[in-house]
Amino acid sequence: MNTNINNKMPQIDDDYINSAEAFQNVEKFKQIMCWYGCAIREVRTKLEVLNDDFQANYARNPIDNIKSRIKDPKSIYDKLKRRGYPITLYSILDNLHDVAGVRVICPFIDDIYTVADMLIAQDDIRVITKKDYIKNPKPNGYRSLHLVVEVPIFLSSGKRLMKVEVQIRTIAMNFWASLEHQIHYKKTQENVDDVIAQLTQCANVIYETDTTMQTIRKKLEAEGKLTME
Ligand code: 0O2
Repeated sequence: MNTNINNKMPQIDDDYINSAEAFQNVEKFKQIMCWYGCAIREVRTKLEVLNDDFQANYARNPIDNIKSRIKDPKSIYDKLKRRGYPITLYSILDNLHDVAGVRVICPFIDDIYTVADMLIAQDDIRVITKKDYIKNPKPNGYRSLHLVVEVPIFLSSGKRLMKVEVQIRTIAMNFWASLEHQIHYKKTQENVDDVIAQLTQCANVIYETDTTMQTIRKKLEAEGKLTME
């Protein structure tokens, strides 16, 4: 008989159980998650409208696709705890800016800035933070434009401003970020620098390719030879 079976079970720590008390009002927790879902819908609709309008005006789409997600309760709890914030519903709204996340994938690098500028120009959008990891890539080569915006949602009881994190990157940058996210390597002193160096090299090659693709598009556009599908 395997007496070690309990060792294989994940540990649920006391703090997590206590947090059930802080999040005890399940109905309120669900309501707040619903607000985040509404905020995501507002932002997605704005982006979809911009994409359609851009297509009507310039015969091409600056957005290839849009993904969105709401952070799950365990990740919310872990992040509050890691950062030393109170484990309360108010604390989620006050301290976390990525509970609602929207990822926008663009064909070309300049589309990223076009989309960001069109979104933040809207008078019901307030930019809280803007981090340009394209102009200033992370040491591992990660590139993306990150915005945290505040958007109003209109509920039966009134209006509420909600924070949404918007990550905007090219198809190629997304390819790198998705695979890098999946690569979980055992970090030892010997391999860590080598793995990071290889990943950074891949990110740089991808960025060069992105830049070349954009140059090709712009040249064809300037010559009036561009037909985008
Ligand atoms: P998930 O599941 O994607 O949400 P914070 O946003 O508060 O956590 P910080 O430093 O302000 O902290 O965040 P930052 O660096 O602006 O953005 C964090 C998010 O960007 C991450 O979310 C990832 O989605 C993405 N990201 C940042 N750096 C990397 C990276 O090196 N590789 C990849 N693949 N993605 C990255 P989460 O919370 O990690 O996860």
